[in-house]
Amino acid sequence: MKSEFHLGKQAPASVGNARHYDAVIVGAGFSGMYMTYLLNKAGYRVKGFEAGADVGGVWYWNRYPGARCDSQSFVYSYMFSKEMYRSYPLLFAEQPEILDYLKFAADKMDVRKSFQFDTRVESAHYTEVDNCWTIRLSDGNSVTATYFITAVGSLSAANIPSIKGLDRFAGEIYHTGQWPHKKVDFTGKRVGVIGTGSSGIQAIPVIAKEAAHLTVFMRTPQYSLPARNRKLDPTFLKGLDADFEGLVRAVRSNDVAMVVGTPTRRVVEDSPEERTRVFEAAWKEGGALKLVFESYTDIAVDADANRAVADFVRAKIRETVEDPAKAEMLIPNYEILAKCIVLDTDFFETFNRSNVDLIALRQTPIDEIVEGGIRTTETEIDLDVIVFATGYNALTGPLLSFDIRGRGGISLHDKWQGGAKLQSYLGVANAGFPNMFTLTGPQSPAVHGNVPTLIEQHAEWVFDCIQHMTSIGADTIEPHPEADMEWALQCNEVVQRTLFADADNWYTGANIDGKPRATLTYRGGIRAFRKRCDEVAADGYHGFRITMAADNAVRE
Ligand code: NA7
Repeated sequence: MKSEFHLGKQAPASVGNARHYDAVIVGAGFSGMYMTYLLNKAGYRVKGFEAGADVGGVWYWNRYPGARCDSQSFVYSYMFSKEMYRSYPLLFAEQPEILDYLKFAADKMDVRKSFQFDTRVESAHYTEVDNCWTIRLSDGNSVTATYFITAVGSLSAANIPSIKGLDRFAGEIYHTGQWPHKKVDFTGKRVGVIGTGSSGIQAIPVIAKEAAHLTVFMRTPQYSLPARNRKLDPTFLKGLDADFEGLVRAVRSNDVAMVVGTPTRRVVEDSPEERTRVFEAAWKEGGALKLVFESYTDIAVDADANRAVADFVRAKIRETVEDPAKAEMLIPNYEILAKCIVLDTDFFETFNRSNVDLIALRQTPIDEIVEGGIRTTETEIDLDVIVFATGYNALTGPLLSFDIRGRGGISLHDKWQGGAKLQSYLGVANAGFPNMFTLTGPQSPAVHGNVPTLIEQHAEWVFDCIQHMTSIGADTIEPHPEADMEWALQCNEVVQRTLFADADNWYTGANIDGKPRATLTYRGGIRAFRKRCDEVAADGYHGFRITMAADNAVRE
């Protein structure tokens, strides 16, 4: 980051009746808190709004049993200063520990004072005449801001599929991403879990132990790998602490922003016996890194290489699940890595319990929800509780859930044509939406690696950009439409080089009925992304159009 400046021209304290801020930030998770901290520290007047009652973002809402993070915990932290860094006792940290860390971080950065909690942003409209964003809030008030910054996360718009009869169900209904703050007691209850993504796969083994009976409703089988979560060796943690700078360098220069070895061999270069030895060692160690990221170079791009790993995992599922019919239902028949890879603790083993049943929804879809349970095309299952582990309207969903309008009143929804024509320069800015930044927005690589690392990169980049604008006395910044389009094409080109261009996953919107398919992420790696962002800034914000306050001149 560059040195600190205050806003050159003092913005008015109010516009009309609304209070005016230099920047308004939506969301108090990892990204919103850091953005707020950076701007506060430099003396900007910042206001944040958060729908939850406290900080935490996704970790505030996702309190379902078994919730934990699939990134290495010793990198799942702010790393911009050693004081902010914290490692956790377990390799994969659990939700309460992460939320505790975020509360600690909020205190340390002193950002709570800038946030109004329990408040949703309902709309954000840009007006050209005063170069200002007007933000309307759920409490009936409005504020205005020079910069409008969304820090709403990629996975915050919960997806509850519209299933006929849902409102008739007499029992309890939960969504993993909107979990109650008090413990949900499953003891003695008949529970149905719909969905087997990360959330379902984490929750299912825990719920199965408590419930009288559990029925899992699965639409698509998953490649889930054993997490083998364990306590981290204190000597290892001390080593990280002793060379904190080295850790930061390693993480920031890695494609998935974790401590990962780089593979050097292609699958065909090893004999089938040698491959099996490599895969077995990775399986024993657990996690996804060794098996899918460190073992071979070509798993994402070569169909045979991919099949070798996929077959290995399929064989493990068959070995683990005792009932061959259930095992076959649980076998995925698409490329490994086509969907977000999942880590589990005893997920497949759970289907060996006598109180757990599996319904494959592609064979026997849900007909309707009835007062006492779920009716499929084949049977009716009595339930006391339904848990929707049905994921999110990812990436675009959080931004399209409120009314954002740029120049000429055009809505973000219309610009993106609901997502079908998604174009967002570096995932952080949009042509036609001056002075608006979307931290880890659609077409950024955030969800393809350790998210806090990308959040730091994005927030620091936005901060430097605002400092630059202030230092040159500029009025507005927004990408040229061509820059938007070029970035969207790049995102698309990168995915075309993989085996996953046509895969059904939430990176393309395929998980939501009726959502237009598009390339919603950048899969070229966090290292390449960081380099590109740095080059854009070094080149005077190449691809952006900057207008000057004084003479309305334009700097390209
Ligand atoms: P995911 O990974 O999107 O998983 C959602 C699950 O719900 C998945 O199995 C879906 O099946 C299933 N689903 C979605 N809609 C339906 C309907 N209409 N009917 C039946 N089943 C449905 O969300 P998670 O919360 O588990 O994880 C989100 C991310 O958090 C994860 O990727 C990690 O990055 C962390 P599908 O596979 O779409 O057929």
